[in-house]
Amino acid sequence: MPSQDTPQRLYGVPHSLYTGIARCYLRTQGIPYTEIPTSHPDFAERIMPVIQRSIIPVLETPEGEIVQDSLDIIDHFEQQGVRYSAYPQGLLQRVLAMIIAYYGTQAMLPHAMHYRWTYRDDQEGFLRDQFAAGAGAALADKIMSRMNSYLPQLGVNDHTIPEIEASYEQLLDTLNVHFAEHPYLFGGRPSIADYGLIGPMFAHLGRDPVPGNIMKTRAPKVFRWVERMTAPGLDTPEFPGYGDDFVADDAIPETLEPLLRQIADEIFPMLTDKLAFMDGLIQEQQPEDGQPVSAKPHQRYVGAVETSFRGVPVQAGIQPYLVYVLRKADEALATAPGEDQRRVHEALADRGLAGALPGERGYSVDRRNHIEVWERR
Ligand SMILES: N[C@@H](CCC(=O)N[C@@H](CS)C(=O)NCC(=O)O)C(=O)O
Repeated sequence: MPSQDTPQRLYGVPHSLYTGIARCYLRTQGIPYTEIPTSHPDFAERIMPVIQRSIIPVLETPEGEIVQDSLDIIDHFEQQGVRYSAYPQGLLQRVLAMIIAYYGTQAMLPHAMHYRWTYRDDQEGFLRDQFAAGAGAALADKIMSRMNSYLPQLGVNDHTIPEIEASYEQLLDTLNVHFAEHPYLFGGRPSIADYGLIGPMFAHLGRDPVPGNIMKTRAPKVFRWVERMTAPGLDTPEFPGYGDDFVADDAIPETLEPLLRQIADEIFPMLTDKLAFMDGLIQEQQPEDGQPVSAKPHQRYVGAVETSFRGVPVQAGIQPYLVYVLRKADEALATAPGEDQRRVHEALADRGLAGALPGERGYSVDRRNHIEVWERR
């Protein structure tokens, strides 16, 4: 079990998408922590030289171990044993939870960034206050401009904005029904799916004035789930007697099916196109095992691809990191008995999600020394 005496140090800020994932996890598990903003001198002096770039969240354990990446921070604690493990035992739930985590942490980046920066004028005071509190007034402007500049590579433009907004509203409507029946996505405790989804749904969509107001007025049960995710322990007074387990027998709640359909409708063909681009890149460049995915640690994109989102053509940047997230679903499958694997492959195909697993491609993406690298076997 993680130390209960000395708090973990979590470098992050309240309005950061990925910090929220780690923070929610620490609170759910009752792991004592202190959150430290990036303006603290320790971040520049001790943390950045190790992780080689300016990125949050970063966990520094009482033993001095440094972990960057929201999902790696979760896995760090999962390995030690926690109160409420985020990984369902049921193979289908587990694989679908990873796909939903991918949707939250990757596919919803345009939603989060669009609502924050396209409506900047309507929420400038709030954003400026948050960025200044996190990084200091002097740096706030620079960081806000940098974040704002990410919109084109995320595929946010006049053509896609109506679809991004329709997608957010559809998601809210679906989840509002689900969270009337269940406290979390797969039952009585948060899974890796809830942690993935809470990234955009807390920091940007649940908290910034414009999208936060839409969430509260259109989907109050979703707003309550956001509150529940950020509360200590399990915060489920609306569900007396529900229990704290995942839904039994690897069953998928009926109310979750529309979410899975939306994910299948939205992540393809973009995901397939991005994977095909990376296949070509590997073929052409033949990187060695352990070679960083990009020339500089802070560069996340390796190219861009012409694809579409909900039927609208769009150019989207490609982060190899997406393979790092989805490979966890492949890994869960690979260690399961053959019969279980067949059942899950069928269930994914029925839901139009077979293509969400990268599978064996002759390469993968790993993280070594805090940097994403190509893995060749
Ligand atoms: N894969 C990383 C992504 C972390 C990330 O993108 N963090 C953002 C803040 S929410 C950041 O530090 N961005 C710095 C930048 O893009 O310059 C994780 O899960 O921790």
